[in-house]
Amino acid sequence: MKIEQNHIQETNKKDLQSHHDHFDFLVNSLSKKGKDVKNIINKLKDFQVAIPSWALGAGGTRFGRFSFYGEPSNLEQKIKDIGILHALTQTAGAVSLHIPWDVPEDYNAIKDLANGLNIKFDAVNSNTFQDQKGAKESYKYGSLSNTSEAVRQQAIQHNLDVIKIGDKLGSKSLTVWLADGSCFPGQNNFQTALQNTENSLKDIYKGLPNDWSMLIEYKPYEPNFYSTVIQDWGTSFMLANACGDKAYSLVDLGHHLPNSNIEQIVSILMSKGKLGGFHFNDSKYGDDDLTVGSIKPYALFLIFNELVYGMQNNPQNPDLAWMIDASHNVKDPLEDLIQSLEAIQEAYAKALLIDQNELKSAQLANDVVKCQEILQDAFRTDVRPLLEKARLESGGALSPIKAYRSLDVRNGLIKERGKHTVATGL
Ligand code: RM4
Ligand code: MN
Ligand code: MN
Repeated sequence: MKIEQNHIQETNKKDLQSHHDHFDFLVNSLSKKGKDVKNIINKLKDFQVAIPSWALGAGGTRFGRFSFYGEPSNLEQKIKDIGILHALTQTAGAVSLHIPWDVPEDYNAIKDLANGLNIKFDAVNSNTFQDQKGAKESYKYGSLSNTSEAVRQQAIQHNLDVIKIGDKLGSKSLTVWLADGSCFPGQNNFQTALQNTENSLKDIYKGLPNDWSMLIEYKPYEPNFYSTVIQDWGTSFMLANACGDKAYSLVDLGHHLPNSNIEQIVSILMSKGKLGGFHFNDSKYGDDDLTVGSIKPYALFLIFNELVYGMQNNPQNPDLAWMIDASHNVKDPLEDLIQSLEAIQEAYAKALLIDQNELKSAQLANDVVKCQEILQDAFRTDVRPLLEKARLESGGALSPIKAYRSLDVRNGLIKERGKHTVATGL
């Protein structure tokens, strides 16, 4: 199933007039405030978020998994699904592969397919949190941190293999997320575990091509219950520094304890030129749970404010690898990803509305109330017409969800692939 331009134009027709009305009204009021609307729209058009190859099937919990039917059962179908997302939203122009869940069989064919759909290969993700079929060593007690040299070597080699796979596809970064940690007090020596991890990461780093970067995730909990080796941004930052210039920290929204000030973490990492990647999701309890923006849209906006500030003021920080990292068991995964993309663009657009100079003056004057007013004025602005305009100018759908439903995409996929297909992933 491929969505053609004329399908999208057709579905746009109905809502075009109301879009124009809302857009004109908004531009009028923003222009009066001195905002450069065109610039914001261009920034929105440029902002592309990678879709992880594991998010296209329904997610599960340890109690069960409910299929959404018509799920992609191979990498080719997954890329086609991303093609649908990208055609509708014009924001999903990249895929992030998880290895070994999605190792390409025919590299040229996969590259051609992605190319034809305008999809790039973003960061490749290694997986040393599960044992793979036929593997000699087990990751039950950790991978890069393991007390056994043989296990560590196997995990290092896996990461080097992942780099090779990514290199053939045009990826430029490796994301490392470790499940390593311990379940009970006394199980691990914290210092040895961290030192082993640092040494292993350095070995992987040695195999990194010159124009690549290594992105190190942190997470305070799960799947281990007592301790995690790379538990927080400080540990990730320390490891990135120990590895070298091409190693960075990666912030995943779901990888924080309640009430963590994520926007401050983002800001500090960017000021040190060490924020390399960003994973979007939202959560009430845990990780990867919910659609980004569905629970804490204001927090997302505050984070984007720091991201925008950093992108404008921290030339020492590289371009970020953006990825959605969420999976659910009750929503159509494609609809969920569309909602995620919309929430991301919305928070970004609102952050772009903030007048950083005005904010700075208010900060210098210690005008706390004004500072809050500036932020909240941007947050309260309904920027959806700007998102619509950006999509329209790029050939996307005015309302991607509406278009997805009116084109009956899921049923089309079920017809093509059958009902009981299962995607690789968690
Ligand atoms: C982890 C982490 C990684 C993701 C895996 C599936 O919690 O966020 O980025 O690849 O989940
Ligand atoms: Mn992640
Ligand atoms: Mn995660």
